[in-house]
Amino acid sequence: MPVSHPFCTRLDIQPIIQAPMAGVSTPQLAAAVSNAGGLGSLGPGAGTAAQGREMIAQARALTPRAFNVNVFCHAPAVRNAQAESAWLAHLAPFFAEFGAQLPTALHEIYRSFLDGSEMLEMLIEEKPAVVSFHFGVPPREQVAALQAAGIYTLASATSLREARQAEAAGVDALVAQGIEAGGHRGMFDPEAEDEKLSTAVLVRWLVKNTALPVIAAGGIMDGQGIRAALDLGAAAAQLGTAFILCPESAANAAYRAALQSERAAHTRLTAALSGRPARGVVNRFIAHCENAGPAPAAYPLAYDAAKQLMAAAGAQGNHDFAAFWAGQGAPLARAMPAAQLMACLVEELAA
Ligand code: FMN
Repeated sequence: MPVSHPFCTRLDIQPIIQAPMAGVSTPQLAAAVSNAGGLGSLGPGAGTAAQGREMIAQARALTPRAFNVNVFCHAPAVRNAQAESAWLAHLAPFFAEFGAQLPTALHEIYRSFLDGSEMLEMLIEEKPAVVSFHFGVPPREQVAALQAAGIYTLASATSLREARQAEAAGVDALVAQGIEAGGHRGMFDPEAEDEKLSTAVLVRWLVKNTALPVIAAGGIMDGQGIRAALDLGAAAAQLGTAFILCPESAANAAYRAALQSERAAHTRLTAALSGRPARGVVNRFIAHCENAGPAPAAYPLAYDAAKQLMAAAGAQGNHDFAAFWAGQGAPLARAMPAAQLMACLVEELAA
């Protein structure tokens, strides 16, 4: 096994991070990973500060070890009534299919960490060992305030430009998220040109061009993949999709079945579900929106519509529209308890 990177020594972890996954990761999953020597992560980005505090309390009751708390730093949606109506009209046949009311207006269902100070204050009080940012970075003073409370900070970057912005904001380490990754792409500006860099290329770019530890994320499913990332200069690897089939995750039976079927081989990066590019298993929603129709409403307005449609379909036992976020490595996901998966990853890494 390679010599431990100072990043891992500082947090007293193996070079394995369980990715924060809003709606999928749980305090039980994070605690199991941390107890097994990795860094578990909580994904309260979609919730309130009070919900985040509750998740932290639940994780603390299950592990004395370090874990990460992830927040969303997206810019507020630019409202466009015409585009939002056009998007709803595009989805109207699906709502009609399930006898559901087409929403008359769309709402910003996720509040950004940058909008108000409740989440910042809660984190400074609770002092989790690590806080990570997705979709952007907070102002330098807020990063410094977290650090002054003893918190280690991470930021996702999908390009060297974003990495430099994160470095300028003073974060401690970068999560290099490649195009293979499952879930939402952490792009700071979803409208910006996207080079769609692979994890391997992005890790090398960031290792060579920034002074911060780089964590590789995207398509890493086993110890062999983690070792390859470390060989590229990464300090650690962040795995999301690999942990979805753990019994401790919140994934429902339909999600688990999709990941264990041949559908897992077909993932797509799409903005249709939420308004921001995200990778998930191809479903009817994605297929319908892929080649035709207007541009999706802005994030997270489009997600408001999609979630209402998913709920209407789900209530009738139909999962054709559900967001089964997963990376390109999905066919390699293993269904086993998180502690057992961690033991496999560590053993494969050392082999
Ligand atoms: N990253 C975040 O920073 N915050 C999230 O809330 C978040 N939710 C995710 C949900 C799912 C189901 C998945 C699969 C990924 C999510 N991600 C999120 C992205 C991960 O942090 C990470 O970049 C990705 O899982 C790495 O690729 P992999 O899935 O191929 O391992």
